Amino acid sequence: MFLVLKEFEPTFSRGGDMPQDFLSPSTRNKELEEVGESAMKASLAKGMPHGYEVGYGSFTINGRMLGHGDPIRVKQGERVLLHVLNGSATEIRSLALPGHSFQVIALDGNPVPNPARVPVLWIGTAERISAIVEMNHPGVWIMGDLDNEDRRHGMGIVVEYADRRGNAQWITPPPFKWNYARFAKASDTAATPDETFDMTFAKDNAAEEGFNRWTINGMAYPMTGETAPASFHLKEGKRYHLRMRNASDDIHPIHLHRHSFELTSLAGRPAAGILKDVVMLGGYQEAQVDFVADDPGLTLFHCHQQLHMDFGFMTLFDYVWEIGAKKSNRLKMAPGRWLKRPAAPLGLPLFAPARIIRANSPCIALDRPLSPSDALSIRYLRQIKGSEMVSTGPASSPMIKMTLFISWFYHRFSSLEHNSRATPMGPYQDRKP
Ligand SMILES: [Cu+2]
Repeated sequence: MFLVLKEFEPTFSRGGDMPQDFLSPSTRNKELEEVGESAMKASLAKGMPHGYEVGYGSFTINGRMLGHGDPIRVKQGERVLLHVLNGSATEIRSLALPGHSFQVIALDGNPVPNPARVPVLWIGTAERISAIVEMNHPGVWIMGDLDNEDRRHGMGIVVEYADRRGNAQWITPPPFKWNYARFAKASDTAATPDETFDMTFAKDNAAEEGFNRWTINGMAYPMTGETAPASFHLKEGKRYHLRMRNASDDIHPIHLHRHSFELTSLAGRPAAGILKDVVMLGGYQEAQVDFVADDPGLTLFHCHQQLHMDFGFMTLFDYVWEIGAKKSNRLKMAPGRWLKRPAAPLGLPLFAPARIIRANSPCIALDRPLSPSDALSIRYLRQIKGSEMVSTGPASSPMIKMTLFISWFYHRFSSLEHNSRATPMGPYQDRKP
């Protein structure tokens, strides 16, 4: 049974808190807290109001408010598999069914190593949980959100056993903390990453016309519609470690497109074995995730809270392909420049331009795999100095030509899939899920 949680009638308010005391471990990082709190204090001292938050007037499961639409009809002894999707643009949700528990078997479509029984599901924006409920407590029940207001405004659905009638009952479950690591095997350890990226998330209170501006390592993704250059560069096949630090008091459902990541640390505690593509990161908390760069192309990373991503909380990863070159033959090219043929014969471009990502090591990195024409076109390489295009002239060194050709040959025959999969994708396109 598929359940989509979704709300309607949005309104803006100043401030307002998302629940997050359900998250375990609850350890906060003191340093992040000081940074975030002092920034907030400074903003309020300047007379700024709290930034806008969004709230809703009505809530639904599968498009119906609680009490409308058909109940879920069950029989005693049945095992019902629920696939729950939080389809909200901004909300974190909870779900409980009085007298029943949920055996969580998959998170974001990935089977968990240790399926475990929980009394409540907590599900961040865009997260998915698959759980089995054993129907062993006959009655007519409300399966709904723990938040009384949201449930009263529709966030629930009736579960009705055969031959049972009467008003649907709600019973608040005992307090419960949500910990992703509950579904991991304690014996699992994560593989060693090849490279680590540090990411700090911060809030500029009410900085964008009353809305909070969000930054990753001090940069807000442009809000004017253009695509920003990628901030993080990946090499296919490598394993990357993201060390995420939340210098704000808000909870963020962090999402990576086109890849699944493994949770490797939650609020300072090591974890392993849980594969997801959205993870809730609590206020002033840290989380670490690893992923293998196995799906070449431009890849968006963002907070799934719409009001956060729309106001800067996004960044791009891209894939680079490196061309080895001896230090003595190092090509004089700078990142951001284009490797291209300036004058195409008969107006026909013979090959696609490639952007130079990095040229500060004994190799250069391109944003696509090498083609044979790259090796031929080396003599057309140009360099931009200031605003002026300067030809570097024919590549005199046979060494460079040979290096490029060998690199192309190696890439062509070691990973034949490259060329067909390397098409950059628009920032909002998402193949997984
Ligand atoms: Cu966020």
